[in-house]
Amino acid sequence: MTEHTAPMSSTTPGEFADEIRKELKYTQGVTTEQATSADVYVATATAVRKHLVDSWATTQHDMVAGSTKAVGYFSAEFLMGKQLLNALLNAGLSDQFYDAVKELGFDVQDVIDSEYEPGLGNGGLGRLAACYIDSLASKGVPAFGYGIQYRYGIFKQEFDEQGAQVERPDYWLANEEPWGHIDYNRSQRVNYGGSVVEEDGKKVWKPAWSVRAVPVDYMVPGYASGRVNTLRLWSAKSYDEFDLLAFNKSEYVDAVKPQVAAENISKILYPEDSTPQGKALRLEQQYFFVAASIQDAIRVFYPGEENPDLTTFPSKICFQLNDTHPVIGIPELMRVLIDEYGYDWDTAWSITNKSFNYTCHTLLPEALEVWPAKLIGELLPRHLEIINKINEQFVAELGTKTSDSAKIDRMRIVTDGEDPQVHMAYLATYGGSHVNGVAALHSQLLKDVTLRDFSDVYGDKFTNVTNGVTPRRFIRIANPRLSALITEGLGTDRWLSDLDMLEGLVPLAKDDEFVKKFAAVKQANKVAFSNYAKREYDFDIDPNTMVNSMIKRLHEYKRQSLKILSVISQYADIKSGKVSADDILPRTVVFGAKAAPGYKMAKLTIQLINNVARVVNNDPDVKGKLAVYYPWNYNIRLAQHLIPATDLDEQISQAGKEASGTGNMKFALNGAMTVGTLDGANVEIRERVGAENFFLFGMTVDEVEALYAKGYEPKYYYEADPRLKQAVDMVAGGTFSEGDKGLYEPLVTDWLNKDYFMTLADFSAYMDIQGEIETLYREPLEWSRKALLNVANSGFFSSDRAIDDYLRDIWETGPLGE
Ligand code: DL6
Repeated sequence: MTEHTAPMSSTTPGEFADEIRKELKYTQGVTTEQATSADVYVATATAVRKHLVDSWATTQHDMVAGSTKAVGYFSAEFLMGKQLLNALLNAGLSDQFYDAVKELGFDVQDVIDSEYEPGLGNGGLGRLAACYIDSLASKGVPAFGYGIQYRYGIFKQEFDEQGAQVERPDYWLANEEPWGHIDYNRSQRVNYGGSVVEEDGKKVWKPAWSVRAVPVDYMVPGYASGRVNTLRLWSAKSYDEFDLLAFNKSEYVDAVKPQVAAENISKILYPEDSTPQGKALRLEQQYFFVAASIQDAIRVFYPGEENPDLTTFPSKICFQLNDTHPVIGIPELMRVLIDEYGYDWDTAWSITNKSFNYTCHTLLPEALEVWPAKLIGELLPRHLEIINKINEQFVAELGTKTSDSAKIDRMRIVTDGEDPQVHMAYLATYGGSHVNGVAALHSQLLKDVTLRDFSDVYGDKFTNVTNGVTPRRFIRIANPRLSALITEGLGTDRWLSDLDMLEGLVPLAKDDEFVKKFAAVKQANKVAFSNYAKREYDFDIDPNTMVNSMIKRLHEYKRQSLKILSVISQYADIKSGKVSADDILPRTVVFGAKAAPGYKMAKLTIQLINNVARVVNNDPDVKGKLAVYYPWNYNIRLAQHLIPATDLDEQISQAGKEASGTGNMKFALNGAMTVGTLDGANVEIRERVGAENFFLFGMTVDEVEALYAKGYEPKYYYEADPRLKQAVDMVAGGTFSEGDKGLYEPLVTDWLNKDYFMTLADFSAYMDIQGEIETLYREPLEWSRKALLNVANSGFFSSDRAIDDYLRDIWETGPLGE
């Protein structure tokens, strides 16, 4: 007897169909007969929101009335994915939805496909934020996600005739958007520019211009918690009406200039996740959302109070800084407390220090934001004063802790010299209570390398929270077949809110019948993906081949180059007859990745992959043996289709460069085997699933460092391994550029002369492990047994567990009512 604990509304399918009909008629003004699938999607979304509204109101009420500290998750990115199925699941209306839509005479898939996916994030960091607010709500912890409602999300990726990436704007708000509620009544003023003057011995900021921050509220329904939190995304509006006089003189452009400037602030998500560009606008954006959010939190927790006692603020809410992007919040809270509420410096510092914590998501030095003090001074003059004072206090404090003046100099939040720079990671580390990395190895490297001086002096602040992903979206919704099998195996669906329960599947890995059912799920998912890829991309993917996926941002450290060089080598071997037909394991390699528009090497790698795909897929000699596909515009929807269908996942970054990765967790939880380096969370995944159930290859962090120290010479590896030489020579010789030897020259030159991320050094090990992979794959039952053990032992990688870690070690709070 299976126990079901998933939320289940008492609304019948017929009643839900009536609710959808009513929304069609009274909200959208169409009859069911006139309605399109897109109309039905909007009506369903509106109807399901109404089911959640009472819990939303109660959660907000209880949060303010109760004594449980809330969490404010500050993030410049929330990559939410589509909302409909998640909202239906958490409202207990999933089954009713399918029946209701059928009753109304529509195709369920068409209705689901009508939802436009918002792309308000670049990748891992933004998706993590979305998983965390899901888990916070599912645990019943009061929380706000605070961010920006960008009008244009991450660009839409297309490929041109030459296989090169083309970026198109993603004006997602031009589509029906039934989830966000625009609340003009709770707008906040955000100021910029101007100067600071002294009035009655007090510093007074006289800003030059202001923007109206308008909140757009999204419900964040918890799974089986009865709680609904809020994701509050700010949209920038102008306070200035357009200039009617100028307009009447036909000076149309001038007439709307101030409006355009103000609204530009929330216009576009930066398509960068490693090097900040367009610095001024980016800083404007960062300040925009944190300033509005801090004012908002004070309004929410001290309603109607003119002189609130803000010494209690840290017991009401704590703010998590998701990377350095929101760190300007630290001087902002200081400013608010001192200038607006009259607190002295020390009291303000104590409140601020307790209110903030910082998560670092990188090991790449260039991704730790550093702002020119001059720029901050122009945009936020009062904040620069405060930052300088924090820096003075910090340097003085350091003087009491160490006599190492060189170290003190290295640690300065504001550098000395003619063009001082502000280190936001340092400000966050000093200004908040805790700093965490996002995987055990990453947190260790932060302490040992990236923030070593800080961990020497402020060791107590440093901790680790290994990332996690939500099993609701990434198993239950993305992989309903596996979800049903897990529930069958465990006899309950409680695992969806307690993922450690997956361990109960371990004994079933010995049961051949269960393993066969597991293999059948994977096969059905591969067929489903093949159909999806045909429908969406016109790809002909053979579901009877091994599906081998590499989906993530395109970055040199992630080493898509390593994968494509190995594919080229395999292609050459098949084509030349070096491997006999019997020894070839048919494989479909699928890439998904966007490159930052200004990142030339990454974009050239995309072009190379596309052209390898073109050559390989059109070569009759390798037909049925090797195929390469690169679906464009990789997004969450594609991930949700591809991950459940994948046999082999690639996590092949250079050791010591990937902070964590979260795709690796999603794949393991969906029964893919991983080929990977000892990097990021791979280390912990391997520990948990067992070394014998993970394909490890490549250099370790220490070996990488030793090789850098010795002097890395990529040509040595090129000469030493004929497989590598052949692959590189084919790229250089024009095999994938119709004879043009110049096209990939920058890539080839880099590989042979620099290869900072040591792709060439790891190539042989990567090729060698392919033999092991293929041997196991030829034993389908054994492969599936190991893949099942990956699922069974990956419960740790639930975002619910990660949130438990944050609650216990950092936020010191818990569910409402506890
Ligand atoms: O923590 C989420 C995610 C990690 O899984 C990835 O390993 C890491 O690269 C990513 N970091 C970023 C920010 N990069 N910068 N700055 O996206 O965070």
